[in-house]
Amino acid sequence: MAEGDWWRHGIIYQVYPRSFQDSDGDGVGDLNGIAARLDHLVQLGVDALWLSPVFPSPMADFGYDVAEYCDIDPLFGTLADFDRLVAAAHRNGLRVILDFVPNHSSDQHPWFLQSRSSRDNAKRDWYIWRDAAPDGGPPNNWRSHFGGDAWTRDAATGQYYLHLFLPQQPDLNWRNPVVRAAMLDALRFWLDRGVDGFRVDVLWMMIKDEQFRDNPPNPDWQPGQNSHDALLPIHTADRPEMMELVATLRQVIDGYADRVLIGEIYLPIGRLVAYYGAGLRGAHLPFNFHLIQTPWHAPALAQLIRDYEAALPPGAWPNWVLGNHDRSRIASRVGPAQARVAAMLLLTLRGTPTLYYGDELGMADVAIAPRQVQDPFERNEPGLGFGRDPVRTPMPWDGSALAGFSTHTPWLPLNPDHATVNVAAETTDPSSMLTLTRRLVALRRQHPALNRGTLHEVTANGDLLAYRRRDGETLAVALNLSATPKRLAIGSARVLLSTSLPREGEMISGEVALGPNEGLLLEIQ
Ligand code: TEU
Repeated sequence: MAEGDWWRHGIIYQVYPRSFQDSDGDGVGDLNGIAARLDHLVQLGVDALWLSPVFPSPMADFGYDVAEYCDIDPLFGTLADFDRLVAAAHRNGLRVILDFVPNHSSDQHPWFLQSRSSRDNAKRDWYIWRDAAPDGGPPNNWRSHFGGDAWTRDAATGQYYLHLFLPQQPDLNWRNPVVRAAMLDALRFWLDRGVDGFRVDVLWMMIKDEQFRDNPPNPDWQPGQNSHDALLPIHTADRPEMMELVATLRQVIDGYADRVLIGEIYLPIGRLVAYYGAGLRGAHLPFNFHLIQTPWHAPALAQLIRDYEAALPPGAWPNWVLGNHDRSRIASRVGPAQARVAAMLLLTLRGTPTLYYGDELGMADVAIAPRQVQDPFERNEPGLGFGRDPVRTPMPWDGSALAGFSTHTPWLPLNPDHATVNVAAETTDPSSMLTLTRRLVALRRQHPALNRGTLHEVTANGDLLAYRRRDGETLAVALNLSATPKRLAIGSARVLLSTSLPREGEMISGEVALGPNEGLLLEIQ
């Protein structure tokens, strides 16, 4: 593919390293395990793997608390293992995208240990320290995403430090040019090792209000919702200075050929697309999570697709995400039948799709017993359904007792249905989710109308979502989001794929019938 093509016209696959493949028998996935499973990604047909963090970390937030930005945690392997993985991926035509966690480090990072050692330490201003409020409490009302205040008082120096997440995740001060220089060097360290790009964690939160003003109440917040959301984060997210900072990150990326900058950004569409930057000098792909957040109804999805397409700056390349390591899996959100329809939606829309590991199998969330809970979010705000362990369970490779994932009890329980929901079983089953996903990926790769074509006629008629893709040929997608049969006027067409029945090659004239929970990809004659 020409420069810039792989991240536009290819497919990204998120690997959660802890849960993909264990190679050293400790019950936790690792780099050599991922290397041993690259054939799965090649056979699936994806173009890039994004690794959640594998850097040295105390694992307070399972790697999103980085204690060294330029190394590999021994739990996952060594830098040499990493280099071998990148080389093997490249040999197999796969790009490697790393998670980059710049908003905060671990409280065990040497930088923070120095910063907290004294008020006049040279690295004090590498983090965000403030005096107590007049009442002796936290400097302002900012809340942590994981519950409680976003400030922790450090007794040794009598000041509070900021952490938008755990106290073990102190926020770095990105207004400090020395911090920026050190973190940009960390990007270059990995780019020099052949990394093909980054998914930047909480990109939109990296700059905070310079005056540390209180966030205002959220009038829509209800008890039972995340306590962080009781306030509107107008002073702790999406600050105006972010545009310059994203452009700075992009400049580093552009110093290397054919690399990509992806931003984790949970914002309304109008603000999300701002992160493409002026003159498209921002993130290549501001992650679009709106398929996760929008009700699974045809009219709502049609409106979302139209709104997002209309909001894109000229030349900006769209992207779509159905799931990730923080959100309930699609098969649990919409059910197994509709998950097949969702796979056709994700893989036929215009723009780069990101697949979350296991969704190609139809994996569902796993109920985690209280004694098995690992996620600090669940521990901090228990029983409210915020816990992310259910969506991070081990990849089931076969139907054996430990699913071929490990020879040791895995760090999280396997899916109870892994005897049937596993790569080996689904590979030989023509009606499996894996077979469907492979066929959809193959068709996307085969048809320019899908991997680079235009999008037209996005419509919702009751539970029926439909749209067309064009690049020379015209393909139509019809998705029945209900369990009742539907009919759609389509003219003269040939079925390329059904999500539920062997209808390939069926000729249609006039109206096409869709069964319950059926999606169709058709070639317009
Ligand atoms: O998540 C940031 C983010 O979007 C949170 O507000 C998210 O909603 C939260 O994790 C609850 O689901 C990123 C990572 O994806 C997440 O795994 C990390 O825990 C978090 O940042 C802190 O680094």
